Amino acid sequence: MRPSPRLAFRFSWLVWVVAVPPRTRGAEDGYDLWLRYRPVADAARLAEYRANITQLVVASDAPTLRAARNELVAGLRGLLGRDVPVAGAVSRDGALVVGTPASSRVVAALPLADALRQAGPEGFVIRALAIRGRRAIVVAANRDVGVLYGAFHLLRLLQTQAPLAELSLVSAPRLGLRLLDHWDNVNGTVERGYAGASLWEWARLPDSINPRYSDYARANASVGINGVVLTNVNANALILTPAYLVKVAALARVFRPYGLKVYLTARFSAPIEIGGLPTADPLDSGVRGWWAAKADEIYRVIPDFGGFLVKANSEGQPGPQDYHRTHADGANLLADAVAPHGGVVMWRAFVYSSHVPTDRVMQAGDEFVPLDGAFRSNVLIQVKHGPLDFQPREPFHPLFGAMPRTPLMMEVQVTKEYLGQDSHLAFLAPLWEEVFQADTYAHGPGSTVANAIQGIAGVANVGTDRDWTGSDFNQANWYAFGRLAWDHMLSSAAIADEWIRMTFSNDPRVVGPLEAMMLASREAVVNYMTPLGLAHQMARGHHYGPGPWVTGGRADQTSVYFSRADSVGLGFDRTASGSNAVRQYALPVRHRFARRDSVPDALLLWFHHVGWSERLRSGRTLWEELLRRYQAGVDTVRWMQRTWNGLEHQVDGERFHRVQALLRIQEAEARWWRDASVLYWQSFSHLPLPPDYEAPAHPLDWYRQLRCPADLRRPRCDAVMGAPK
Ligand code: GCW
Repeated sequence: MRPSPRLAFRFSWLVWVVAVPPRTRGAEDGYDLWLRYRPVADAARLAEYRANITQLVVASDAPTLRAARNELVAGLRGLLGRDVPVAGAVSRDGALVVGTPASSRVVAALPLADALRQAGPEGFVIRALAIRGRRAIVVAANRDVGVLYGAFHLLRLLQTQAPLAELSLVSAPRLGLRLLDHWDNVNGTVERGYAGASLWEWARLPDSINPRYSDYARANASVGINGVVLTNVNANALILTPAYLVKVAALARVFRPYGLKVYLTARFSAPIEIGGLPTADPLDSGVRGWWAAKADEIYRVIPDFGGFLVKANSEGQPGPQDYHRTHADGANLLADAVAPHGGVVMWRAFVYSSHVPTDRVMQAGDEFVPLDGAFRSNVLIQVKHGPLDFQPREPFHPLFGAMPRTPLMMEVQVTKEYLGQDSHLAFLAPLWEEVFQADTYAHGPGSTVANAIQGIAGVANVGTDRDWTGSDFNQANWYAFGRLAWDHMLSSAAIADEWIRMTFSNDPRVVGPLEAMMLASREAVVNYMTPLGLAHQMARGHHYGPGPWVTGGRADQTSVYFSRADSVGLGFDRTASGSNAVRQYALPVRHRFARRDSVPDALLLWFHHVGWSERLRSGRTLWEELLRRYQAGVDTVRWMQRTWNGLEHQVDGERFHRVQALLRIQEAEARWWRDASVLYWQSFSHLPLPPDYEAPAHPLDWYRQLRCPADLRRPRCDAVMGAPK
């Protein structure tokens, strides 16, 4: 039957509406992150969701529950394409009941006691069940914040098109402290920030509250992040003055409903700088009184203030050693000040002694292990994931497992200072997963790093850029950080899968290729920057681009110090014949790293000085294997480009072109890294490049003389782009 012209007109209009891709309805500018709530594309799933969620029952209007309700209302409207009414009681099939036993009589009457016990203070229960004969889904928790986390989780299930039938889960965070550390300065700049300026508008606070603050808090709550250090560890004491504390309090007010506590960095010399005292000696009674009073003052304006983060005696920061006191003396001073209020002190183990040590990577272990047991119980030692400095790959930090009487937390960089900053696609979950799961053997097999820590801090990658993180794929690292902080047993693949579905599409033709790209990306960076256990080979200062020749200044901040390249070979001997850094690891890890036949290739040159022509496990010589790895890094980026290009019709044009352009930069810069590094190593090895090896575009001197633009936030070298390949 032919439709009547009138019907045909209606019909084509309908098709037109349905066919309009989301991008024409709102810019794909990245602002919404993974909280996009676009209509569920799969018709059967959509029907299932619509049938199973017909009303929203929230009994209380407390701020956190209001946040949960608002998120569900907005999320369901977007996902289901229609409004789900908010009701006071369960009145039909498909009720979504949300609350705590204390806030909701319906929830209190449900048989959830065991599940709620498992959920603990921050976790949640999601279950499909019957309430007075009606089909319902309940999101329950012991505390309001758990309900909020559960609401986000339920939305995530819908966003990833999970089935709702027989829904029954309990989720609780494995770590208590899940923090983002901002290296934000009070002047609005962000140290190692590649996504614009600081989000915190100090000059306008407390009167003007930027709407981004609550969107920032929502994003954090959606992945369970529960604290934020607002200020740079290279600290400014100004933040502790009354004028700034009211600004901090204003931010804390915005964040509070989202379960996000505020922390500040404490400059150790603050008693002198803003307190007018002659000393900051931690054992001085005047100093102790000053910090106690300062803590009282802070808690008066921010009653749930989390505590202090401190970088002391490192890279020029003041600290207790200025007074011949120990790190424990310093940490305990602040710990005593915040203890009456329930606050904590996170004391960083990233220390630099004033003289150049025999091996830079041993310093934290040597300084802190003897202090085990000397810290107050509200001190956590914050340890970078590896003993050097957020490199693309390092062995796990030997402090993990080595201070059994001291709570530790792990610090990672979500911002990619050493992994291509804003532009390179590098999904960091595999890096973090590798560290979490590393077995320290400190207390026998199964003593993983994850088991040795009580919290995690990620150096934030967010700023004022519209997309928050400087690129579409950098958002995945914020997301993955939160997800792993909540549950470090999640696999990188599972996290990538969720993020892609929430951010791009549930279409398997998109999910599969994107997941493959993301999972390969970190290893690609390792390969083209610092393969086989090399580290710290980047340009000085801005740390962007290769600089294996960097020398001069403080030796243990130079590339040559770490590579130990010479005519014999490459790599830092950290066995007993060298610095013996392996001694800081428990047996059998120590032996595993120390022996050439058991050290993993991925860490070979971290622990061993290897002859250029020595054979590795692969049967290839070091030289051959190096060349292969650098090339593999470049090849993987090219494969990522092809994979992405294949998605042109599956991804909206805006994001497609943005990512495509960044991958072009990444490919050129991967070649830059490969060529500069290979030529530099060749000046020691004097070995030839095989005839079929892709020839470097320029001689070594060209790379050495390359000067990047002065803008430290965008130190890209246009010259390396060359002709696209
Ligand atoms: O990786 C280095 C960075 C510094 C940083 C330091 C640290 C905040 O280059 O910018 O300072 O680590 O972690 O303290």
